[in-house]
Amino acid sequence: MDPIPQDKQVALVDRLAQAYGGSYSPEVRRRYFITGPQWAPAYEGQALFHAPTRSPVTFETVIEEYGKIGVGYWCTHDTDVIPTNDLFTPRQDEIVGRIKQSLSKNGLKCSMVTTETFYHAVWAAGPAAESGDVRAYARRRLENTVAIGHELEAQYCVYWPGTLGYYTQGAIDETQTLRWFADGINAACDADIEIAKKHNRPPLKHALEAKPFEPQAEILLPTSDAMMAFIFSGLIKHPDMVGLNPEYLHELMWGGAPRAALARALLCGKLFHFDINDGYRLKHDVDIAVGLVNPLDWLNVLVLLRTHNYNGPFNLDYKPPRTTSNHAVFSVSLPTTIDRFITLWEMAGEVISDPIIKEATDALKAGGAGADPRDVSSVVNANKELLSLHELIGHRLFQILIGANRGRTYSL
Ligand code: GCO
Ligand code: MN
Ligand code: MN
Repeated sequence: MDPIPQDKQVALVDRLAQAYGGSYSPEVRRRYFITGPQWAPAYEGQALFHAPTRSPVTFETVIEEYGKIGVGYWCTHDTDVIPTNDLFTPRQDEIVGRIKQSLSKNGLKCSMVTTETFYHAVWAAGPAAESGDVRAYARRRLENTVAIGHELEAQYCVYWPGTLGYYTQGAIDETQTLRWFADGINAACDADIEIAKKHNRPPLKHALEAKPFEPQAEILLPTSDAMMAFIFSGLIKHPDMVGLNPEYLHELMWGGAPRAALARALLCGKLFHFDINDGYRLKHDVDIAVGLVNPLDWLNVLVLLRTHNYNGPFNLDYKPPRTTSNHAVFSVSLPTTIDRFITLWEMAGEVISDPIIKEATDALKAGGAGADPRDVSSVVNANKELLSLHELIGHRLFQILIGANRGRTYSL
């Protein structure tokens, strides 16, 4: 093939994106509780070792493009849209007003707001730092985010305390830091109760998000389970208002099984919100889009969530790769991640109603006949052949993933 001139590349990408076809319409996409963060398409590709590869994008553009693609909900960090120095000033109200206009013009709702407590220099020692001034400022920021959330009619408020930890060991007292962090969450919940009353709305659902590594060297609440222990520790004043926002990749990063982490959250009634993406075990937070690394695991995650009637948001918390252009963020990255999610969600429905999986699962639960529970060999032998169904179910899941259950075959 001849080299592709620069002015023909967008057309090539768009033509190939058309050619693979099968994409869902914006109307279909809007049927799912898929939420689009401001920061995902606005991510410019920068990191510790990476200069940006894309140019800045405004919230007006993000909201408009989400509207065209068929994302029904938008969410944001406070400082994604309001510069730190404009917070608490009339500029903030003016920006919030413009956001409301953009949302209503493009038919979107705001689902969630979150406070950035990791980027600005004020968070050098985290939001629960030793300095009472830093903590007072953090409290104001959290309360302000709750107020913005009600103003924008959000339902959720997320907290990712990635700066709750340390680089230098022994410099902080972990128990004290966690108490201070709880004070911040308690202040946000108290403020929420007041503001909700004023707005005649239900309070927000406050969802904590764990990540095992980054940006601190050691993290005080590194996993969803650690956060659940924190919620039930007695330090949280309104434990009913506080739950989890697990992120698929964050559970994978520490070597855990995301599906098991979600199951534990479901058992405790704490699965409020879910950040969806993909990546690799024991690596940094690569935030790859859903299903590009672990599609089979993703299918199984969605089977679990459908089985247990999870009805919260699926938040597209991923970073379009640095190799994707500004144009392709909206023409390739977002629509394809959404469409993989929808396909996997529908496949999960097929798994749940698949007669082979159903019969195999029922047979495993029924167990073998005639065992004497006092005789170990008799228990082993009674179930021996049935246990082969585990691997048989695994194969059937693979078949559903590749469409073999619908007749897709390969032959030499
Ligand atoms: C990450 C985190 C963040 C949070 C966000 C919401 O991957 O760095 O998941 O994206 O989800 O800060 O508070
Ligand atoms: Mn996240
Ligand atoms: Mn992440």
